[in-house]
Amino acid sequence: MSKNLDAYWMPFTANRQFKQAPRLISRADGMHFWTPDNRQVLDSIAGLWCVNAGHARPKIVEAIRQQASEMDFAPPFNMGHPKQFELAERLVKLTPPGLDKVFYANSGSEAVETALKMALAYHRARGEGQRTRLIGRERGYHGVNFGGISVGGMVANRKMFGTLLAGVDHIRHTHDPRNAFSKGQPEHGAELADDLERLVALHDASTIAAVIVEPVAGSTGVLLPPKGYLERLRSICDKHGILLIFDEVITGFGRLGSPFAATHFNVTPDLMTVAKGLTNGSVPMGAVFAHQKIYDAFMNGPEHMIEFFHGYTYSGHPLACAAALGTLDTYADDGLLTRGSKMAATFENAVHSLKDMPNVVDIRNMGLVGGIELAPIPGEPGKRAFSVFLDCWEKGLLIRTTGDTIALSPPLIIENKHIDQIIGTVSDALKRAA
Ligand code: PXG
Repeated sequence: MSKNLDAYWMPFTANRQFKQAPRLISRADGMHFWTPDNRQVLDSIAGLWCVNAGHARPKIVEAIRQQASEMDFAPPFNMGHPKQFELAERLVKLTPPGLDKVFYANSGSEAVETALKMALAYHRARGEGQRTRLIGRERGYHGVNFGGISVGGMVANRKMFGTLLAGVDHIRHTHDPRNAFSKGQPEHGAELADDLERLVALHDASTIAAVIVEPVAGSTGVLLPPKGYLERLRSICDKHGILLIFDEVITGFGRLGSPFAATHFNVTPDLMTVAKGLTNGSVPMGAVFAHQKIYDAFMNGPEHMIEFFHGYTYSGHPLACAAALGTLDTYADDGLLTRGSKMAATFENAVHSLKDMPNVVDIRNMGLVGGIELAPIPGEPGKRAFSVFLDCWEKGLLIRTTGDTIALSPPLIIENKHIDQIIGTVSDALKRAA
């Protein structure tokens, strides 16, 4: 292997720090990664919230292998291949009723851009083209493209990139210290959904196209919706004719113990974005699920005309479709889309057992997601959590940190012994980071 790490500009990485002490992984199977020198590392984050069925699952590997030899690529515009349709049909059987149409993209970021464009174009197609405003939420993460960072609410992802999209506003985030150490959905904060009414009063509903939120925010440190919050957001959107978009890139495909957060909370959005778990992380793919009424609104013009001027060269790529079909088979074989609900109580008790560890200021959890928030080192935000990350890596455990929050999102095949190892290693690292 080349020892020169210079040429690769790494994403979302402290490049200089990494290149001084590289952390390389070169093999994966089940719950584990291995380093090039064959050190085993337990994966407590499903790669990056995506390898929900665990690594190197035979049906996924075989599906990709077969597809690569059968047909490598098919043009996506004006042409189709059978697996695109087969996959779409199987996917819409898993989504809540109404979300009956699927549009393919290649990542979560692209799925978000697609959903935002669908929302704008939908209103225009219905003669409400003045609805151009997009509403996001503080501390939201919707990928890194211009639409996504505009509606997103993470300052570091926004501040370097100019004026972003015009006409975007944000409702308040749902993180409330009164809810510290809540198990599952917190009690306080349903009324934070009313912040949308504030923006309606400011801008008028007739200018607002859509609101996009993560049902559970992952990247900003595992922020859960307070009880009643999502229901309230849904009803305010309905009252004002505003589309509700759920970004389920992290929550989709079993993370919370149900196929989707929409299923879990029994709140159905008008548009829903997914990626990650769609192919178990094996081949890049994202998708937008659209309500039938949205699709129908586009099907009005002359039949020979393109209805939606949008799409990617790799929309519905054959390898991605094959991988997604293999993934759905694997989820079904192992009951993984609901396994999180069976493991949730054990996982909840395990993460909350870290409550009295040094510097732990909050613990949040749901299904197989856990967030452990640490008090920052004064003047050095993020450094304490990063030192815990490095310590765990040395001890054979991959965790993820965002700011000073440790986020755990293990593959849904996790067993009790893995939970014990994660908690033991994190707990030792927290003591050393004190
Ligand atoms: N929406 C949400 C809710 C996400 O979590 C994206 C969109 C973008 O997906 P792509 O495939 O374009 O990366 C994401 C991605 C973290 C972390 O540390 C999470 C993501 C990406 C990078 C880091 O939590 N999620």
